Parts: sequence; C-alpha cells; structure tokens
Amino acid sequence: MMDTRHHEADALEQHYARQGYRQPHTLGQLLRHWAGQHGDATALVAGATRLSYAQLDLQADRLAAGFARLGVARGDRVLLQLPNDAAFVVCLFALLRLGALPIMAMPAHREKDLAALCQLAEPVAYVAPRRFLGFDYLPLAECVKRGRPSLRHIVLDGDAGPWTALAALDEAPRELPAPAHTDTALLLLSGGTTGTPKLIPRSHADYAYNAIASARLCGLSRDAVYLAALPAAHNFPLACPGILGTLSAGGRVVMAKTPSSDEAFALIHAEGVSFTALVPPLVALWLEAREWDRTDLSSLKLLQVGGARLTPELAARIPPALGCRLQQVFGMAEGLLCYTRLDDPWETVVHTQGRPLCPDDEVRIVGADGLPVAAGEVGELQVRGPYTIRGYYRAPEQNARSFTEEGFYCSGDLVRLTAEGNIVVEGRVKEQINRAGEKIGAAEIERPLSTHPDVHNCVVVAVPDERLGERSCAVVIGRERVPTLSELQRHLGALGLPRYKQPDQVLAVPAWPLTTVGKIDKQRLVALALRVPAAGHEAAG
Ligand code: OOB
Repeated sequence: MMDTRHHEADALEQHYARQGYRQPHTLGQLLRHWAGQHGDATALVAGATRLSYAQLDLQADRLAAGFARLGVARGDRVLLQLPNDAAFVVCLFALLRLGALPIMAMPAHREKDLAALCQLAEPVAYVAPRRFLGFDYLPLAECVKRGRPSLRHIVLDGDAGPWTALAALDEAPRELPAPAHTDTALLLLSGGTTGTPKLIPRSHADYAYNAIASARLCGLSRDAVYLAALPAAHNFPLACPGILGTLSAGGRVVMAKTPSSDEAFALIHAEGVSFTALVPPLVALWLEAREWDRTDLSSLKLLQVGGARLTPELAARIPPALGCRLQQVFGMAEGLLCYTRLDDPWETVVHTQGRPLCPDDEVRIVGADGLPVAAGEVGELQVRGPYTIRGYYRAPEQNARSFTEEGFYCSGDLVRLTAEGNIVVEGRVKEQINRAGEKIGAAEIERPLSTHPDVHNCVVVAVPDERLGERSCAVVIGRERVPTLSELQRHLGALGLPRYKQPDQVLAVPAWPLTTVGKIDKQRLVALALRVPAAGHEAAG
C-alpha cells in the first residue's frame, strides 16, 4: 500500500516536472537572473530607500555572507519577523541564497506565538526590527531566547543593544554552498487559527512557479508597480503574485509600513502603483476613506481581494470608489490559488472566487462521507497539485488528519462549483454550529441577518454551551444601535428561518478584532461571547 502510494507520488512529481512546474532554479538564483535582465530598473521602494535590481542582488549576497559568518547554514531555520521594509526583502533573499529556511512570522506576533514556532522549528537565529509601530522588539527577543540554547543569535534591524545589528552583517560577498531547487525554501504560517501553529514547507521550485504563474495570469510586465500593503510575510502579498511575482516581471515593489488608507493612497499616487492586494475588512476601510478622500489614484488598475469572504455588495463598490478592476483571490498558504481572470464577466468577478491557477490543480468537493458531491452541491474542498504541500512541517499527527491517502489536502473550506467551473466559498467546515446535533452553517444565519436595517455588519460564531453543545452567537456591528435578540429573531422568523437556526445570543461590538494579516478574528469573538453572562442568550426553542 505504502509503496504504491509512493509510486503514485513519484509519477505525479515527474508529470509536474514534464509540464514545466519544476524549473531547476532556486529563488536566490532567480533574483540573480532578474538582476541580469533588469539591473538598473528600480526593484524596491521602502520609505526613502530605493534599490535597483542590481543593488538588491548585491545586498542579498552581502547579507548572506554575514549570516554565513554567524554560522547560519543550509537547512538551518531562522525566525524572520520583519515588517514591510527593504530589510525584509534583502533578508529573505539572503536566507534563500544560503538555503536557510526563514520562518515567516508577522510583526504582530508576540511571545506566545513565537515561542510555539521556536518549539516546533528550533531556529538558530531570530531577526526582528528593534522598533516597529511603537513596539520594542528587544525585550521580546530576549524573552523568546530565554531557555532556548539552540536559538544562538538575535539580529535586530536598528539599535541592537548587546545583540547583533542587521547592518553589522553586511560583508563582502563570497562563494557559498547553494541549496537545490527541490529543497524547502521557506516555512509559511498556516492561516488556521487553531491553537498550535502549523508550518508550511514550500520548495524553491514550487514557490517560484506559484509566483511566476500568478504574475503571468495577472498580466504583469516591467510596468507593474505593486504596493505591498498587507504584511509581506503572508503568502498573498509575498507570492500571489505579490512581491516575488512583480520582481519576476521586472516591475517595482513599493512597501507600505501599514495598510492604512492614508499611507496607501499617498504611495499609490506618489509611486504610480498599478496593483495591490487586500483582505475584505481593509477593503471596507479603504472604501470608507474614499468617501471624502480625493487623492488621484488613477494609476491603480487592479485590486486583488482575498483571504476571507468578500460580499458582493462590498465588491460592487470597489470599481467606482477606487477606479480599478477587481480580482477575487481564494488562496491558502498550503498551496492552491484560485483567481478570477482579468477578462471574466463582471458577474463572475463579483459572485465567485475564481478558478485554479494551474490546469494540474486537482480540486474535488466531497461530502461528510468523503465522497464527491453532486454537481453544484456544497462540500469540503480537497486539493492536490504542483504547488500544494503534501504535509505540514514536523507534524505527522496533523498530517494524518489533514491529508488523504492519495495526497489531497483537506482544506476545511466549504465550497461549490458554478456551471462555468468557478468556485464559490460558502464557509468553513468548522464554521458550523452544532446546536444540539443540528448542523447550521454560519452563513445561513449571516445572510438574512445582514438585511436587518440596524445591522451594519455581522458574523455568526459557534460558542461552546453546556446545554446545547454549541449555541449560535450573532456578533453585530450596529448602525445607530444594535437590535436586541428578540428583534433579530423576529426579523429572521419573518424571513422564514426556522426557530432552531435563529441565533441564541447577540453580541454587540464596535469594530472587528483582526488577525495578524487583517482577517476577522473569530476565535476572539467566541472568547468575547463566552465572557458575556449566560442571561444574554435566552435560547430559542
Ligand atoms: C490566504 O491564505 P491563508 O493560509 O492565510 O488562509 C487560507 C484560508 C482558506 O482556507 C479560506 O478559509 C480562507 O483563508 N480564504 C477565503 C478566501 N481566500 C482565503 N475565504 C473566502 N474567500 C476567499 N477569497 O488567505 C490567501 C493566500 C493566498 C492568496 C490569498 C489568500
């Protein structure tokens, strides 16, 4: 059994190679190649720093030499927690050239998350800014290092105190042993918000394909100017096509420290940004700002939106407010990327999350029994393909749960296929409320709930409940006020929602708590709902 499975995996791997998805270059070599093609063109803009392709290439070599002197070598892990700045890109390529594996942490991660990553991947070095957005990373770094002898180096961008300054690692380039294109290039963090972190090993060849094929799909050329507004360590801004895809096309990458509309609009105008990527909660903020902002954004041709469900209402407001096209992106750090295409009809762009990047992405939609659902029905998306991982990093037990015997990744996303073959994301398998055994999809409640005149925005979460197992909690951002539970129940009843599907609790929030990349943090909402005294949820019978 095991043997046949290995044969199948080998045969698929050979097929991918034959199809050209495994170009024999590392990401470090690719940067050298791009520098050869576009040497003097500007590759990177971050604050006052502007680097040409040739300069970026050289700086990456110099920093790689510095890391090598510290003793960082091929195969070592390095915890990388840099914000959107030139140092992020230089450092990333330096580590890629060394064959050291960056662990792509977000600037917003703190001790608990970082400790868990260290526990799992045992990095030899930790790279962070000294300060970012008013936060001092030095005490955090010391805290992370305590009791971890394997974490030998703290490298800080800025005043490093007793530790190593990033600037001190700038040395004459030297010949270094290079990784293979089939090696793991980097470790992405899983988007999953479940307790223990999962790391996603992406190889040089698969990640290069991911970025370059995405760049091609988006029609990028030397004229492309990408604004990295989301935190650069996330797969979406990094390689879909993002920073790496833009560099592969000879374009220019502009780094925004934060995704705030103030900063982004000014950069779009000043740098002639042609495309950028956002998560839906940020789209809402940008559109709100656009109600009074008059910055000339005419260079912006394309806004990619992904990471969480984009409502058709919000989608429809994008082109008039920002004067650009919309592309929906449904992706995951584990691999699969779906895009709406630039020439898709507007209906498709507004109402679907597109279709897979690669013809060899095998997507199947299965029911609770693991068997394919009928055409057009909702089920869990499972995927296997040339740039989708076959397993998480050092996680055999998790892998047994998350991957089928044939090597399909079980995404946990509930989707359906339209007649044209586009994917519509309907929710998460776990975004179901198992209310006394009755399964209710959160979206079944959210949709009618959002039509209540006092509801500005809403999300429904499952909250552990002694009596029901799970109760449904409607978390609402109100317009002038937030409706009471019985008002909401009456509204939903009038729309024909059965009593048991009506929310058991309502929780008012002034704004969404967000994850490190800016998605709505549903775990936090559940925790909030649990803190509210049970009197708040007169159960619907
Ligand atoms: C992106 O990657 P992750 O790893 O942070 O999160 C993946 C999960 C998906 O499994 C899905 O649950 C959700 O985020 N998601 C979407 C979505 N795009 C991602 N849900 C609804 N609509 C969408 N368009 O989030 C990511 C990676 C690469 C490109 C874009 C997003």
